[in-house]
Amino acid sequence: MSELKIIVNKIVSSGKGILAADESTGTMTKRLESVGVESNPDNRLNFRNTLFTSSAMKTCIGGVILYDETIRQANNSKKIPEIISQNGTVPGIKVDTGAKTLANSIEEKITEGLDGLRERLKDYYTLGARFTKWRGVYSISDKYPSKLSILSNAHALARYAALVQESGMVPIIEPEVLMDGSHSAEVCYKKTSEVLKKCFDELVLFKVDLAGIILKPNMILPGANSHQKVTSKEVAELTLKCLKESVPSEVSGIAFLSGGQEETQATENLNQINKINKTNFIFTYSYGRALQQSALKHWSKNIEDIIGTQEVFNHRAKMCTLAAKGEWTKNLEKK
Ligand code: 5MM
Repeated sequence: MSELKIIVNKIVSSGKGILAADESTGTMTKRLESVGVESNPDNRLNFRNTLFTSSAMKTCIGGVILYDETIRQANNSKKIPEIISQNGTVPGIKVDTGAKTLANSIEEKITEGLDGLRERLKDYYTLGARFTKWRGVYSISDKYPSKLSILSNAHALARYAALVQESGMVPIIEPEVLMDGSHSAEVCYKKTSEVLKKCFDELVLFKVDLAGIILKPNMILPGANSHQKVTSKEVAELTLKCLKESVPSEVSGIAFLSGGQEETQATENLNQINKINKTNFIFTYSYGRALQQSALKHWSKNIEDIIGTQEVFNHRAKMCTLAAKGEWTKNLEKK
């Protein structure tokens, strides 16, 4: 088995999933300020380190995506990547430098960060990272995502992935079709399929080893402002149909983003996907908000309450891991 495949398996097998703790300082500041906590390097580290030292890290979390600030931080002289890997969890790093306005389609975004990436990857490998993340964002409307945004983001994701594999790390490919808008689930299915197909065309062109990547897609959902009601079963069926049609079978690890879904909704949908899955793909989670929201709320009331915050996080991670095995039920949500 290739080294990359070994890393993929370590991150996503046996119901393990990924904690996406790679919020850039701007996003983390919004998250902390929304619960009345000042955003400074110490507070950002304290909250994150509370999660990294919880017991769920050993049992549920296969990988943690870090932000540049965090991968360089330490707690009581212990480096953060070491704290993470001591539980058998793989440290990862977000390497894109953010989504910027796309020229000639100014309402859309192109993700940047390719300049100097080969050198930055060497640095991150030395700091302990063994996987990376790059997120392309696409919005849905009558005219979007445009062909230009689909092509340019796929091209960037493929160039990124090839460089990451060259450096001995596993690239997470995250093409996120946003939930914003009033579109139906069927439109989300159609647009997501288009986006994914183009990504894989480019990945193949750039000779990326598909067994050595993790795909991080959105689930197929109606827009947040649409009035369409869908059941978890419908979400799971459409999501599976889309991925079966658009993702080559060499890909083994698929870890969904939560994209603004409520914690239990993201858990229930993942569970349903696994219950009816008949493919060979491993479906798990790579959640940011859907793993951290309740823990952050709890922590913000008393930032000294490490044990209480960890209990909240452990519960959420346990629910997600059960969902990754198709073993979650609503009753288990009651602690
Ligand atoms: C953790 O949030 C990441 C956002 O980073 P930026 O600050 O650069 O926007 C994001 O990429 C995240 O990893 C994924 O979107 C998954 O998070 P959610 O909250 O959608 O599960």
